[in-house]
Amino acid sequence: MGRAPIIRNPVIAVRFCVVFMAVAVQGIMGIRAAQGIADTKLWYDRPASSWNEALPVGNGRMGAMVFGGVSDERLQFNEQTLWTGTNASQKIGQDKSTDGAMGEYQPFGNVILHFSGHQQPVDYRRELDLRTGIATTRYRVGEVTFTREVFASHPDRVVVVRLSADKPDSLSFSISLKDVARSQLGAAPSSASETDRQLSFGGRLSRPATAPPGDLRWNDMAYHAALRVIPQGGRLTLANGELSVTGADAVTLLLSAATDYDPDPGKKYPGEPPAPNVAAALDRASEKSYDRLRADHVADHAAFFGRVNLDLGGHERDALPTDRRLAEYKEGARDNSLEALMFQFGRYLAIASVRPGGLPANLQGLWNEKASPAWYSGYTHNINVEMNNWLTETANLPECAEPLFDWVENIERCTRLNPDPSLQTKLGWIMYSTHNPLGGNSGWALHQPGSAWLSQHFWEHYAFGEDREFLRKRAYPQLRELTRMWDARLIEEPNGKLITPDGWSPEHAPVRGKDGKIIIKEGDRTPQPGASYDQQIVWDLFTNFIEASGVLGVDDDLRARITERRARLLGPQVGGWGQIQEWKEDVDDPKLDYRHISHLFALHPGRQISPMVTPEWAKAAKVTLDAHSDGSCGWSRAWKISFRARLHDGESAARVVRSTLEYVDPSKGRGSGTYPNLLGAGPPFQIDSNFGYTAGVAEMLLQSHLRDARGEWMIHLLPALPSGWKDGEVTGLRARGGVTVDITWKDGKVTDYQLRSLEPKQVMVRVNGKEEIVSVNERPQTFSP
Ligand code: FUC
Repeated sequence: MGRAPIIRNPVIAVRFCVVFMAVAVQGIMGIRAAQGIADTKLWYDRPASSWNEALPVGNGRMGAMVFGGVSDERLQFNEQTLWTGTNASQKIGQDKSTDGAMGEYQPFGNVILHFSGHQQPVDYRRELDLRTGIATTRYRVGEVTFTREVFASHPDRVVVVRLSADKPDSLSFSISLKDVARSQLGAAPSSASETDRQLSFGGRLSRPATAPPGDLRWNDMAYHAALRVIPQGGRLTLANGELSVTGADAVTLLLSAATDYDPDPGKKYPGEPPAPNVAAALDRASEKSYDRLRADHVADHAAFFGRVNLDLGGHERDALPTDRRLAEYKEGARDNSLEALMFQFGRYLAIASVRPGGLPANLQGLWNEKASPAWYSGYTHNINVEMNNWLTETANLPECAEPLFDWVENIERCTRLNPDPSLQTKLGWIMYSTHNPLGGNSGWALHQPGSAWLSQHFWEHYAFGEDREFLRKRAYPQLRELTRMWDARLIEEPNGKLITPDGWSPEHAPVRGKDGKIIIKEGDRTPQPGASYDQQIVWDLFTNFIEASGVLGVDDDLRARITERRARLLGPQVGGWGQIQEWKEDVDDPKLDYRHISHLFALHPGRQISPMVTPEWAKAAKVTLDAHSDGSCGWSRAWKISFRARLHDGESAARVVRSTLEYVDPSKGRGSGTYPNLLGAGPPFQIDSNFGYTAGVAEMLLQSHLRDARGEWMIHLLPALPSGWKDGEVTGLRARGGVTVDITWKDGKVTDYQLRSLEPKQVMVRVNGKEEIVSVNERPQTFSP
């Protein structure tokens, strides 16, 4: 069976000394209790004055941004399926009948609470605890301390707000529920209704009389939201569309929102009507006490969050407000604990925004307040969708990968049904660069290798979890079909090399200027045969196909053919200034600090370039990276963490960690890095840099993408540990081959590590510069190197 790449370097050749070490079974589920006190709270000493200071909660379908206001509290909420647009291809500027087909992700509404007499709070604090998924606002007015807890419950499918006070009868405030679903689009608002304990609104994204008939943003999607008020003590009154609470001890608010979205492209999304679903969710949740709702939410959230603990030491600044920490960090302060907090924040956002049965994270995950968000807040897959999903396997959230697979299969079906001539293929399927979740696309830039890149995620899900049914039923059909497509597309050069015919390197290309000189032009789409990005993705696809068909023991003839074809693919080329060439010809500009470095796909997330297997290419990849700054937009910074980690360059990776966390104060203009609420600043907010950051840090601590001489996945502990992370501990990271890993280190050296695997096996571990083979099984075992 053809497996690649195999470590052939004698320096790291396997020493078949099986290390039998003491078996120590410790902790619940085999993961040790954390030794350090990892900081898992974001906190602030004043309310959010902008959206980029508000705190996100989410249950995988609904998201809310909590502002923590005192006189006026605002919860801006979303539901992930509220989209304008259709399942058609948008032809920008050509065919007016498809204007708006791509549509945009829409904000749903706002919950506004008004508290009279709370103008002068003291001891104000608002926080988000990543461990519980609860946002808390607390302050005192006179003798009374007021507390508000907000969370989005996945088990109960509602957003819950609990208001309480430490003195009886103290809670008096008004509540309103504002529709923005239509009004922010410039149409008449939906119809609102009230009862003595509930506010609601609902309607359809139906075309207003003022909009032109060809405006396909209006898709008739039905939506509904309702807020139920459950006071403890006091009085509840309704006037002018607002509910007012007077003199209560505590109040629980339950918010639910839904649409009739159905992902089936054949049905054009008239799924179940939303209002009964909203009512059912509120009825079920109302039957539970607040304590029960809270406990069920915390248990659900913690079951995901608690799988991984990261302690990098350096807790001196934990007691400072998060925005101040960021500001001081930008000035050069060391804050390992903030770097670890940001790692966990990425995991938190994944748990809050992506759950099985829902949609994958869009460009803003789940959180959006604008009717016209940047790039539609869509699904752009020449880096962004993929980056959003890198963390799911390594950072131990494999369930959060499932929506991506549903989405890819859905887009595939939609693409096959789409009459757009550009999308017709005999084998496989291709896509445009940006999609909505209805099957439509922006009509901009056909992205030929996009489906192949996405198929890598199917393979990785198997590589980490070893679920053979998933491999057979879902991963393999993608890998096989796309392999056949690319096999048929390849062109043979006179020297026998195989190249892709009409490639691209997102999102620019070399063109000849009037003076005859080559310039690299952003946005240019001139077909580029043999573009490195395409070549590398095809190599990766072929490798995954070869391995998958070998595991399943099928398609021997095709595997043999593809193994031969892979060997003839034009591989990474080292150009005149020592760089990895981006195009077939050596035309790279060493001064071009472009955000996409697509021609290093082979380094990450691919596995064709590695210092251990292909040191010459790794050297050239370093030259390419060194020609780029650590800066650029948010996701570009985050990707560079993984690139540097794959080069085993901990110091450079740490520099880019710092760059990704560069503080962007929203009151002082635009910039790239991290907003006060730790959301990534593209700018504007894009969630890819959050997820990419977490994936990058995981890559610094653990790698497992290479095969050892036996053809098994090799586990590399602390492959890119910077000197600043001298002592630390991580528990619960996942490695390929179904292995979970804990590592403790001191003075930059692993002192012990713990492994457990789904099935008994012998694993090669690279640790402290040596290799050892250890026996592992489902019971956690501790090893001292
Ligand atoms: C790609 C990037 C942009 C942005 C957009 C959503 O087109 O080049 O920087 O992230 O996706």
